[in-house]
Amino acid sequence: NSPHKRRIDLLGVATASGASVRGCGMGPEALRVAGLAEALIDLGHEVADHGDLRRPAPAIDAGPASLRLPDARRADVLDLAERASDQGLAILEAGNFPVFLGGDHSIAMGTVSAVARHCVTKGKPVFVLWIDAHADYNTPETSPSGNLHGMPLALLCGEPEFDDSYRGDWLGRIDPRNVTVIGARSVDREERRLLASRGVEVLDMRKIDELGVVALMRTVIERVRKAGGHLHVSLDVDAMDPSIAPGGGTLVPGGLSYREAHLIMEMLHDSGVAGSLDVVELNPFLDHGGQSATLLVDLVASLFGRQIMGEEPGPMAFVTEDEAGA
Ligand code: HAR
Ligand code: MN
Ligand code: MN
Ligand code: MN
Repeated sequence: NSPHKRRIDLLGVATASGASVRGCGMGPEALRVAGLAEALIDLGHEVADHGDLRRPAPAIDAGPASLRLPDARRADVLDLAERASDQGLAILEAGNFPVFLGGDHSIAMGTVSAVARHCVTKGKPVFVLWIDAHADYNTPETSPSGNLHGMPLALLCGEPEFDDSYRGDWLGRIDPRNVTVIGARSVDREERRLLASRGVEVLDMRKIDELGVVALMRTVIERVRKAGGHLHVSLDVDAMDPSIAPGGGTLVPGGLSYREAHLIMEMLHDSGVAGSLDVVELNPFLDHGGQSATLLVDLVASLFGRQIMGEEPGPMAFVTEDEAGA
């Protein structure tokens, strides 16, 4: 077994309870149909698929819209996040690389908390790279929509406005100064203030236009490397421009190009600092013939060593924890 081969564990979290647009609960299956496991195996990795977490009996949302939303959906989100956290932790403890398939972005409450619980026992700092059109740093007070997929980073960073009904392993697990949001172009006014005051790094589309992905990603990667940290990558389909990724419920124009998105993943691969990944918000109901699902599979393949030229996977990639002496 050469050092760059990894055992990759897929775990679907089939839910749209954190969103108001339905359909991203079908995301995990669309990623499978688009050939995710096969692409990773083709790169020489070993893959296990744990299937999907989902709510046992879907509720039927009848009645006035005002009565449908908050409580049942929040209960779903918290229940799935707790299960994702426990299963994700088990995958990490076994030394494997978890790839979480969403589901809306609220699943990251669970996935990032799994990473934090794992790393705290190793004394490893956790860094988060949030690749997204949105910053997902709203609180119940600042959120314009009330949707939990707009709030997971704020929960993970321990914003005090979340009351006891949001309690769980995720609250305050992450240092906001270890979070980088890249690709942002839709940030709410109050959310913007929170991000700035907590020291979250926001590499918005303007910065990408001006400085380019390479310069920005180098500093992100260097910071993780210097700290000997674990980087969790959370990839929201709406980070990419809607012209190449139409399969999302909250699209925003002016997103990452095909090459910019791939370059981020290629640089992450070469750095070897990424230790876990979310692929979220894919809505197969809105996708055009699998275009977005296929793009996401290609991006994940780039993170795991697919290259245009040269050997696959690259020589620096994915040293196992034992070999790194961690
Ligand atoms: N900022 C808006 C809100 O809080 C929209 C964010 C949700 N969209 C996502 N998350 N897809 O990235 O409601
Ligand atoms: Mn638990
Ligand atoms: Mn998001
Ligand atoms: Mn988004």
